[in-house]
Order: sequence, then C-alpha cells, then structure tokens
Amino acid sequence: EPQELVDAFEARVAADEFIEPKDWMPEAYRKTLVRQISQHAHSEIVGMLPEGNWITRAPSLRRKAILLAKVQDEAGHGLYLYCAAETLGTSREEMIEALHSGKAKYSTIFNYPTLTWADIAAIGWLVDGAAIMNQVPLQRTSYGPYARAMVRVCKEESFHQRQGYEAMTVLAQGTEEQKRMAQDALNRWWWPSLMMFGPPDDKSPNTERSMRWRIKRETNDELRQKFVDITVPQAEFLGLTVPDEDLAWNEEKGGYDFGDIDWEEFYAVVRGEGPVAKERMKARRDAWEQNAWVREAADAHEAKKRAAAAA
Ligand code: FAQ
Repeated sequence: EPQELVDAFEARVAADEFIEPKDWMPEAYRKTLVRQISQHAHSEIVGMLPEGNWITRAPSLRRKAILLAKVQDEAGHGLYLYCAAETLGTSREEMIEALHSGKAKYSTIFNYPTLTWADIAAIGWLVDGAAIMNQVPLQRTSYGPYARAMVRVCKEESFHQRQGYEAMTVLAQGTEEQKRMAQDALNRWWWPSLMMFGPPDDKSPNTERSMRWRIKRETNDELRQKFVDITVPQAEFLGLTVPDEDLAWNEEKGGYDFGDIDWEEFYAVVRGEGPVAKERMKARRDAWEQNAWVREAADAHEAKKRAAAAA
C-alpha cells in the first residue's frame, strides 16, 4: 500500500476525523471493521433468540408489550449493522452464510439458556448494561457509518437496560420465591456478562491496533472495570449478592477489585461449545429456511414491478 496514502489515513484518524465508505483505507482496517461490525450484527440477531423464547410467557400484557418491542429493536440493530458492514464491500448474503455455517463469531453471552422470567430481567439489566458500556464509546469509532449506527442503537439499549433493571427491582422486592429467582438469575448471568468485553488486554490480539485506528476507543479491561463499578452498587440497591467472593472496593484505584474470570469457559463458548450454542444456530437456520418463501415472494414482486415499468 502506498506509504503516502497510509500516512494520510493515519493522520486523519489521529485527528479524530471520520473515515467514510469511499475514502481510501488500508485493507487491514477494512477487514477489521468487517469482522467487528458483522460479529456485532450477528450478536444482535442471535440475541433475539433467548428473549424471543419468553414472549409467549411474559407475566403480564405490559411485560409482553415491552419485550416484543425490545426484541424488534434488536432486529433493527442487526439490520443497521449489516448495512454499515455492506458499505465496506461485503454482501449481506456472505455475512449470513458465514453465520449459518458456523464460521462467523457472535457474542458468547447468547449461548446461555434463559431458564426463568428473572433471566429476562437480568439480561436487560446486565447484558444490555454491558452492551451500552461497550457501545457508547463506539459512537466515536473512526468509521462514520458504524459510529452513526451506534447513536441510535445506544438510545434504544439504554431503554432496554432501564426496563431490565425495573423488572429486576420488582422481583427483588417481591415474594421470597421472586427474590430467589432474581438472585439465581444474577448468579448465572454475572460472569458471562463480564466475558462479553472479550479477553484481557494482554491476551487480546486486536486491541492494540484497533485502539490506534480508533475503531475501539477503550480497551476490553477498561470497559469491564467500568461495568463492574457501575453495576455492583445497583446489585446492592436491589439487596442481591454479586456471586464473587473476591469482590472488594479498592480505595486507591477508586474501583472494585474482582475475582478471576474463567477464561477456559470463555474460549470454549467462543469455539461454539456454549450450553445452548447448537440450539441457537438451529433456530437461526430453521428461521432462514422456513421463511425462504418471503424472500422469494419479495423477489417475484420486484421482478413483476420491473417488468411492468419496462412495458
Ligand atoms: N464473544 O482481540 P479481541 C448486544 C473474539 S451486542 C465472542 O479482544 P476485539 C445487544 C473476538 O471477536 C453484543 N467472541 O477482539 C443485545 C476475536 O475474534 P476474531 C455484541 C469474542 O474485536 C443485548 C477474539 O475473540 N457487541 O449484546 C468475544 O478487538 C441484549 C479476540 O478478541 C459487540 O459486538 C465475545 N464476548 O474485541 C442484543 C460490540 N470477545 O474475530 C440482544 C462490538 C472477544 O479475531 C439482547 N464489538 N471475542 O477471530 C467489540 O467491541 C469488540 O469486537 C469486542 C472484542 C470487545 C467484543
């Protein structure tokens, strides 16, 4: 790649300018973006499944209406992100094929089962909470279409997080059985939520370069620490116990120290060995195949319209 183009690109990024689809960019920058944005899109789409399972079982009409809206929002986020990735020269078909063939990654978090209604509350509180922590800085990511997509996504995620925390509050202040469910959900979702931020910085192959190119604005460990610091007091307010015996306020660093994450589990889930990974992929492929007629009908309609316009 011509050095003067690389230098000019690096200078623009360093000056906090947005890079736009038709601008020159190093091939490795393009590839990293396609990787991250498509994984992010897949996460939004697969992320609909654990919650979608509970739409018919939501405990009230109000909860059902909220959950329906939330799941639809996630579909919107996924489509937004696929569009952003398409501006980099990859096609929607390629990305979906990569997901369905098991080649593409998506967030580890969606490979855990949603066993009770409290899991839906915990997902809103913790999973959307972690997602926002990661996505707010991405509103300033160096690639324009990705940054702009994040603005809207963050507004919606923030509603998701609040509704989750509100649902959790009701359970935590409810009957003994409801409190037990809330605590059990926190026990199961806490560690997987911390894993959402990715491997520790010294084991993260992409962080250094992505930080230099300002694709990532904060590192995995920085964001994980912020998430712990914000979330622990919320758990205390709920009267719930974070399942970590090593959790302790560290006055000197002005943040919490926390226990070791089980990275063996993380890498196993990344490899596709998560507790419900097979079910998730099967649900995606079934939806794709069973709804092929919708894509065919849309194509047929388009062809008829084009033929009519040409006549
Ligand atoms: N799961 O070098 P790094 C949501 C992979 S949205 C699976 O640190 P990077 C909304 C990583 O891809 C949640 N794989 O990588 C919602 C890389 O693999 P590769 C998704 C993971 O990219 C809520 C390798 O490990 N959010 O939840 C994970 O610099 C509720 C090495 O890692 C985003 O995608 C993981 N947790 O940093 C929906 C945000 N962590 O490709 C429904 C955008 C790492 O080299 C309900 N993405 N890996 O083979 C990012 O910010 C970054 O991509 C990170 C990873 C931070 C996820």
